Amino acid sequence: MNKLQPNILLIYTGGTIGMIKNPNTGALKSFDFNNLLKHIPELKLLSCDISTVSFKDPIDSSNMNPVYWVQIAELIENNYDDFDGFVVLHGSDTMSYTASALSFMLENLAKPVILTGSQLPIGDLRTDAKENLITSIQMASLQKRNRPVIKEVGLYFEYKLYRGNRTTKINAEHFEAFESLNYPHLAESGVHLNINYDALFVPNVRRKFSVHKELSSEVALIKLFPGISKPVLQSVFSNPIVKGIVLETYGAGNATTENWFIELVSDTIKRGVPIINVTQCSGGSVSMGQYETSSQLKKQGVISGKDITTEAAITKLMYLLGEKISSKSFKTVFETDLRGEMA
Ligand code: ASN
Repeated sequence: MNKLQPNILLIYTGGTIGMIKNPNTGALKSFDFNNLLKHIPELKLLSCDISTVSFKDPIDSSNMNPVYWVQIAELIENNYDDFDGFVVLHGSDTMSYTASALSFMLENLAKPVILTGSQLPIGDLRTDAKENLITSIQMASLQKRNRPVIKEVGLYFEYKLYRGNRTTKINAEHFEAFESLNYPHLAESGVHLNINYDALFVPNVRRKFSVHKELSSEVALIKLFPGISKPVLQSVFSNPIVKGIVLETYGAGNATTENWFIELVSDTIKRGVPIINVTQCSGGSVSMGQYETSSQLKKQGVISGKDITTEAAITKLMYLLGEKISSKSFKTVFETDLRGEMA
């Protein structure tokens, strides 16, 4: 290993990126990651050393869950001192959830963790996988005065590096599958790698890196729609299993003003179950009190998700419930920007 070069740990979890066509049957299958260099000889040309580790059974990211998030976080934790950066290969479907979850789990992260994947398998002639993989490794290897440039969980896809917990998958077909509507890109890959230094997260490097592994799954995500009924909402809001709710409302955080709805919200919060208001819009922010249709929510103590994505809101809820934050301070902590996830 060349000590003068950054070294990168490539973590393969699954997804389309790691698939190749079986030449005999034409079917897609996961490829053996130990043969990575054979499939992508270009990796040898990069100015970094690459080690790889793979999930024993790579998954389609629709099967992603907190148990796997802990596995990824532990791989990073156990190798944190030995590597300058980490690249996580992941299916695109739930990549924004994983990026958000990891951002909360990895406290005081001072090295790059870049998630990437692809829309077409790496073995496909027209694949987007090679560029995504190669540039992600380059982003993770970027250093200034022997220190990593990126010190947060990023998501690289189709020429853009985003803050992971600001992203949403917006397209199932286009190579440009992700967007970060409420936060600027961290970097763009063109003829040069253009870094948006002003947008990068600045961690407190004096604090020790620590990994949080308790995540609560006793949470619900409800999207309002005109006509949503009391019994349907009640079945979730009044269920004792549910310890926290993310409520996707209209526009700037608006909802029906019908009495039964406001009472249900009020009773739920009084039982100590936090309700977080996030907007169904892809961009923009919740602003409770701007319209009459959100004033009551504010009065009942609904938490403002501000401009957070749904993916970041649900994983932040899972993280904070896992941290056993007291119900008294839960609202204040949730409304605090912890990892650059909200304004
Ligand atoms: N279903 C795949 C996954 O998320 C989609 C992809 O990777 N493009 O694992």
